[in-house]
Amino acid sequence: MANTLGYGGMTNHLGDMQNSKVILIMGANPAVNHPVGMQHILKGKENGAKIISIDPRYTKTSAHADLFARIRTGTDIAFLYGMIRYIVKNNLHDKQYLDERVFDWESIVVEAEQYTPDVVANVCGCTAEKFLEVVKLFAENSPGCLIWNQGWTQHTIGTSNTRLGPIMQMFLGNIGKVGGGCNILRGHDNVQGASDMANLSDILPGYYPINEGSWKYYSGQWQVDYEWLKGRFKTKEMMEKKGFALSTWPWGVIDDENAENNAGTPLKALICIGNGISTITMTHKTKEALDKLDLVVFIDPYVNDAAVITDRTDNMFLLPAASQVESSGSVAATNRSYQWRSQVVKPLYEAKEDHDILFEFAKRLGFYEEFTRSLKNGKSTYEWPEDATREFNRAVKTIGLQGVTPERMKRQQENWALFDPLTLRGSGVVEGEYYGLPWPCWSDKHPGTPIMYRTDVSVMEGGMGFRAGWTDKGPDGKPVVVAEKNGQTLLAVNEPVGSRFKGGHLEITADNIESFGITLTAEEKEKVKGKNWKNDNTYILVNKALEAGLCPYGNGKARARAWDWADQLPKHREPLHSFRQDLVAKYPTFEDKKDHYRTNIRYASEQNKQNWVADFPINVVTGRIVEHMGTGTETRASKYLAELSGEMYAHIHPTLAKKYGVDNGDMIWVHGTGEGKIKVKAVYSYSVAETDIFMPQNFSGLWSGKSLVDKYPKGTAPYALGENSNQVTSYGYDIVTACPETKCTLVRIEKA
Ligand SMILES: Nc1nc2c(c(=O)[nH]1)N[C@H]1C(S)=C(S)[C@@H](COP(=O)(O)OP(=O)(O)OC[C@H]3O[C@@H](n4cnc5c(=O)[nH]c(N)nc54)[C@H](O)[C@@H]3O)O[C@H]1N2
Ligand SMILES: Nc1nc2c(c(=O)[nH]1)N[C@H]1C(S)=C(S)[C@@H](COP(=O)(O)OP(=O)(O)OC[C@H]3O[C@@H](n4cnc5c(=O)[nH]c(N)nc54)[C@H](O)[C@@H]3O)O[C@H]1N2
Ligand SMILES: [Mo]
Repeated sequence: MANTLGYGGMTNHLGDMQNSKVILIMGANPAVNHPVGMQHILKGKENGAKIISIDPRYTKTSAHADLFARIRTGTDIAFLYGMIRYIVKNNLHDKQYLDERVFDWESIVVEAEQYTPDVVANVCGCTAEKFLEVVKLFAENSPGCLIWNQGWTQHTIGTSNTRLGPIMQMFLGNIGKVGGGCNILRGHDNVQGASDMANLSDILPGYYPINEGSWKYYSGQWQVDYEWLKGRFKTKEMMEKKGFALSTWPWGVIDDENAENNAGTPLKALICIGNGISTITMTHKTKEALDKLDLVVFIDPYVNDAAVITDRTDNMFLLPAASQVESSGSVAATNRSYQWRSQVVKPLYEAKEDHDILFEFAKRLGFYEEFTRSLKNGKSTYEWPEDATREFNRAVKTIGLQGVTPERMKRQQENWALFDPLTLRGSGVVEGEYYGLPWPCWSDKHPGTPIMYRTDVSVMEGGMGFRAGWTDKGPDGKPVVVAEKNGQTLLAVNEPVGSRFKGGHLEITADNIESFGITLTAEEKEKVKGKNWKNDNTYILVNKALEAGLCPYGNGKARARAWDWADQLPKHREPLHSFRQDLVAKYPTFEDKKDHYRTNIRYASEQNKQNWVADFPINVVTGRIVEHMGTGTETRASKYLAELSGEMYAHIHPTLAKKYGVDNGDMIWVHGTGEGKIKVKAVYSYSVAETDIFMPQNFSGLWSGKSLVDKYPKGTAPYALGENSNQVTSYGYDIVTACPETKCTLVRIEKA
């Protein structure tokens, strides 16, 4: 959701899916990966909602669906454009909604024109009839909700998928509606909180961009001198530059040419905290990088999977981290809800909570005082975790975390029973609050926002238009916020009910606030001079806007055209290793991209290097199984789960298997387009297409036929080991986020 409508997260919430009339699940398998969330989908079905599953595989979710369509991996954009074309041709689109709330939707209609049902059928590999069944069922029922997850993001064009999905929903007027929305089911526990707090290399907490203004704002928030902060970086330029991504860092170690993107030096040391890292594509490259680094540190409750893959024998440390039940504090769920969590037991043995390990680093590196100053916030000491929460309440204004206070979260924790799961509304002592205070929660009087972008409720009840903060290059080349583009307004035409100002407006600043009929006293004016809603520490601007029924971030249009992106309109582009070589000329990938998260990334040169499908004739899909999580480091260490699912495999269609003389249960070698190969059991399945194999991502511990069990410290090896699918996933990264392309690649197989 990050790019079309605002920042990341579900627009609606799980319980709200019970209010849908139709649920389109595309690139997600919640029956396996979100079994609790799936209960809401099934309740929706009991209430009469139609369920549609679009997947390259017939999944456990597909089995619950009223309609299933199989498509080739990486072709969702063609499918979505085909849907939009049909919707407009049959006058099923919500023209008023589009006119009022979407910038340049007309260009989407023009782009969609080429995607006739026959073109969709050809590109996606489904029949035109099946495609038409899907679009009719979805467009003729309202409200409809759209669900996606990694089936959409792990592609070179992943961000285009995640833009076109919401755009399609806006054509149906489904965003900002009960039972509608885009419900992106997130991955790990608190992954939403991790991205809100900027465990990413291209933003500061709350999605503030890494520019001078934000660093100055944060130096104020952290109560440290900006010059001191700048001094922690080699140069100011590096301070304002995106870091490596999880997917690109190995290239920063092993490819000398990337040193130029990293202040002239290859990466020398790695600290890995709470990530498996052998789960990114091309594991042999991760191994090569781990072998070459000067220093490697893992902070993990288990022996991190990557520690076993490397051949290094020195300068590698395993620091025992406490698990989640040994720690406490706020966590954010997939629907932007924050919840308080209490410590169940104190950390066992030598384990320490993650933050304590980081504090120990800060002490030894000499900046503990600066690191904890804003936690103390003028007091002699700090209270953990409450003061960490208070710090982000003060600092993270962009997504409205002001009202998500420890006191409110704890009160909610004690009163779970008083919330309605369908609306999240509280009663009794939590009357006037939504469960989890889903952001934006603009103040400690605000109830939170269970459904984003609603204009049929007031701002103080969680209403809002779209964010009005689009920027364009100003005269000096720096981005400036603009109110129009190409002669069209970027401001909405309607407004949330109860707004004192009619129509759209830019974000609230000290300079423009009075133009909305809001008056400030001379003293207030002095206090907010030069400020805007997201850097005003007095909160005067936000609170005055709320009183007048205005959303602090403005009331703008969502943009269908992203004028500053590689593809201004989402475009279908064939994967780097395409199963359909014949379509590559018509739908080529991007030009190679230099310095993409500090790495020079190949696109066209990789796609055109050879006719990949001639040598690697099988399309491979990877994904998850219900018994295991991520690398499986934790779950494969459970005897019970290892018993239920103890072996790595590849699902293969019997027709494809027979071509290779492979019987059900035979071992096969799978060779990737890179250097990797794995030996896995072939399991006959009709869930995959005749062209594809499917492999789970949750195994590791075997390396091209060889066991790594001897590399574990005594007594720490998991019960179940298996080959890692990422030994054979290919080179390829999303053009915006650098998310690796695990969902769309080619392999060759042979009987072992
Ligand atoms: N049991 C269990 N649950 C988990 C996890 C786990 O490891 N185990 N991991 C968690 C994490 S971190 C995450 S991010 C989520 C992921 O949740 P999901 O995204 O649901 O997980 P996947 O199984 O990776 O992929 C979903 C589906 O996308 C399909 N797919 C692949 N390529 C395409 C495509 O191009 N188009 C379409 N339409 N579909 C495609 C796959 O066949 C698969 O059925 O799950 C979370 N939940
Ligand atoms: N082929 C293929 N590859 C994929 C995917 C795919 O679909 N196909 N999906 C991708 C996705 S979406 C994801 S999210 C990744 C999975 O991503 P990873 O993050 O690599 O996998 P996990 O096993 O979840 O890793 C979590 C690690 O953190 C440790 N840990 C658990 N709790 C704590 C804690 O409280 N503190 C600390 N310090 N450590 C802790 C665990 O022991 C484990 O080692 O895989 C990606 N890779
Ligand atoms: Mo994930």
